[in-house]
Amino acid sequence: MSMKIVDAKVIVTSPGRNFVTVKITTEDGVTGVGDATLNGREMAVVGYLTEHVCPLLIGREASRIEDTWQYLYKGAYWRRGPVTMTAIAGVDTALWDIKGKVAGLPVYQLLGGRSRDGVMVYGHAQGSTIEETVDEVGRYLERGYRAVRAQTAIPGLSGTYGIGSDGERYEPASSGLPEETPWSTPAYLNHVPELFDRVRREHGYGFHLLHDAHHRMSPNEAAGLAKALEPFRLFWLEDPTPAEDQTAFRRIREHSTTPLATGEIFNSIHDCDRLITERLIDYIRTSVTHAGGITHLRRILSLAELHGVRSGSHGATDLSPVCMAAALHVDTAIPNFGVQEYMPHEERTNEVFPHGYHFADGHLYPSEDPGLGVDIDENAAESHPYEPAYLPVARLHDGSMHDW
Ligand code: GCO
Ligand code: MG
Repeated sequence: MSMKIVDAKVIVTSPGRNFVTVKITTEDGVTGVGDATLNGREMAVVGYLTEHVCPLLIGREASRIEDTWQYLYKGAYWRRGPVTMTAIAGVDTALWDIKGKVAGLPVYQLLGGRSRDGVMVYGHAQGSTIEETVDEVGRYLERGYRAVRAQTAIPGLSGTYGIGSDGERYEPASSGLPEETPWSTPAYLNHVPELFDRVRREHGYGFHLLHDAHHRMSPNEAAGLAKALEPFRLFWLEDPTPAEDQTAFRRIREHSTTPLATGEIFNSIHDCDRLITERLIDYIRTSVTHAGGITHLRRILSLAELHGVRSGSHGATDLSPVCMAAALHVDTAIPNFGVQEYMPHEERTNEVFPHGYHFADGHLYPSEDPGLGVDIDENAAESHPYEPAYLPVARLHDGSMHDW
């Protein structure tokens, strides 16, 4: 059966924040969508796609997903990197969507079928004080969440990672030059253990508790924190150290049994092979969008399965509902699923990306429609033009740059 690609285009829209979407159409008029959003560097991916990738897709066989992945990866000669791998992911995800629609099956069926009924998600509790965060955790539990990430503002540090301003939802990207935020690891380490003590005292141990340190500590500092948090039995401590330094995790591992998670900034299996094969982490957090699409993410998760590492797919709001739809099909099918991050999108984002996945009892459920079960409303997308935005940067008290 022939199913040639006749159109491949890139749609940029900003319903509250920027999203980049690849849309592929076959000669039979079947369409597929893929997320290619790289927060704060969106237009680099748009250029890579429109100038270098879309022209290669016209006339190719849409059913050949693996071959197209290899063609774009090996064919570039220049390998890996967030821009390349996000662009490939957009195409790959759209081709899986098309394959599902042609087969008349939701994508999780193409990946081997159901391994679980629902996908456990974790929500984001945040507060400008420990009290506020503790209360917010309670509100998530009332709404049925089984897993909650807790973040609190650090006294003296304006713009702490993970905390929205004025009780607003947390959205790090902003217009203008990158926001400059102060950072002090000693201030953080003095404050944060109390949060987990208070959360467990108030709400007990009957739910999963998570925390994101966002790449800020040295291996030794991280080992100390992981040890201090052991009594509170975290589900995971995320990104304790800058993620690209794989051997740093050995130091943390030597000193603590607190489970470790990392991977949202990774784009290739070669970023995390040592972390996985040496069992230095418990959860690998790579996403469909940033790690080369469903095709490449599957390889990472298969390697992880062999070594007892589970998944914890990145699901911040800077990944579009197209990414979330795809992630849920992967989460539903793989044997080594751990948890899925879930920050609900704004209503205007959902209007641009109508989708069939839904939340109930602390779980997300993928759409049963053929393909991914998500689409882009191009008219709605057009009414939200691109708005340049940057992620913040972090500086220490002496003005030097730190990891944000
Ligand atoms: C998370 C992440 C995000 C990132 C964001 C950057 O765990 O959800 O750390 O909050 O900072 O995705 O674009
Ligand atoms: Mg994170």
